[in-house]
Amino acid sequence: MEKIRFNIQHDVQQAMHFGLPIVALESTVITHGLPQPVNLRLAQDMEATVRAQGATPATIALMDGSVKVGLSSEELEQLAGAVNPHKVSLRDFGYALEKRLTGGTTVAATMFVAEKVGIKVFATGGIGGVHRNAPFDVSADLMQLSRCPVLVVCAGAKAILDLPATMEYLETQGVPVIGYQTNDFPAFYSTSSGMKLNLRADSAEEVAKIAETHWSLGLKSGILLVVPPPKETAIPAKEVELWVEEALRQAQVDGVHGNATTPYLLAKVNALSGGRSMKTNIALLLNNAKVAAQVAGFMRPKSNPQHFVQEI
Ligand code: PSU
Ligand code: MN
Repeated sequence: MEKIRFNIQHDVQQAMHFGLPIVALESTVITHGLPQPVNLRLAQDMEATVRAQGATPATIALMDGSVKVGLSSEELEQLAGAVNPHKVSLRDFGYALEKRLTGGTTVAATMFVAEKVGIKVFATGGIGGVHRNAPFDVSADLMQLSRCPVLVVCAGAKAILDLPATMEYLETQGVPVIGYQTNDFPAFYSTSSGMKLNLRADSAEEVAKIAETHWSLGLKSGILLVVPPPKETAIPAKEVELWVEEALRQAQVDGVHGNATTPYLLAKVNALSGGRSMKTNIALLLNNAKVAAQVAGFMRPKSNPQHFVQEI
C-alpha cells in the first residue's frame, strides 16, 4: 500500500473545505528553541492567538510516522514533552518518517508542508540564515524561501546570524522582504538591525494583496514579512550583540557545529541575558502569530486545493 503521510487535523480540514483563514506554525521552536515547560505554554498561546483573530492554527510536526498538519491538545503536549526529539529540516523527512521519529519542523520544513497542503501564511519567530564564522553554514530556510510560495511572518533573522549576508542572499534569490509598519530590518530581539528595507506595508490587507500579486505573476518564491518585536520587550541591538559575541566564543570552545548551532546559541544568549532574551522571543512569537492571522484573513482561498490522502 502506498503511504501518503500528510495527516490533516479535523478543524484544519474544515477550514480548508470552507476556505477559512489558516496559519501554519512551526515546531522546532517547541522541540529545540525553548525549554520545557515554557515551550508547551508558548505553543498553546500561539494557537490561541491565531484563533482569537478568527483563523485556524495548524501546528506542523512529525509524529507516529506521519506529517501532522494541526495537532490535538494531547499531541501538542506529547511533542513539547518529547525526549530527544528530532530537528526536522528538508533533508530529514524520509528518514524521520521511516523511523517514526517525533520531530519539530524547521521553517524550511514547515514551509514545504504548508505549500503541499495549500496553506499560504506561516508564523515563526526568526528565520535561519547565514551563520557568522561559518559562511557555508547557510540555513535551508533561505533556500526554501527562494522556491516555496508561502508568506512567512517573522521578526527578521535571528540575531546570532550574519544579517547583512542573510539579506544579500534573500535579495539574490528574489525573495521580497517587506517591513510591517517599519522601514527597518528587525534583528529578532531588537526593533532594528540598522539595515533599511525598501519594501513596506502598513496593513494586513495590503500585505495580502502584495503577496497575491507577486504569486499571480507566476513568481514562485516565498515572501518574508518582517515584524519588529513588541516595543515593551525589545532589547537594543548593542546590548544583544555583546551576548551574541560571547555565545559565539563559547560555541567555538565547545566545538558546536551543524544543526546544533542555532539551538546552542539561542540557549547561551538566553543564559547570558539572565532570561531576558527568552521573554522577548516569546513576545515576538505571539505578536507574529497575531499579524499572520490578520494577513491570512485577507488572503483569497486557494482555487484548486491539492488532493491529499490520509493514512487511517
Ligand atoms: N525561531 C526561534 N527559535 C527557533 C527557530 C526559529 O525563535 O528555534 C528554529 C526555526 O525552526 C529555524 C531553525 O528554521 O531554528 C533554524 O535552524 P538552522 O539554522 O539549523 O537551519
Ligand atoms: Mn545550519
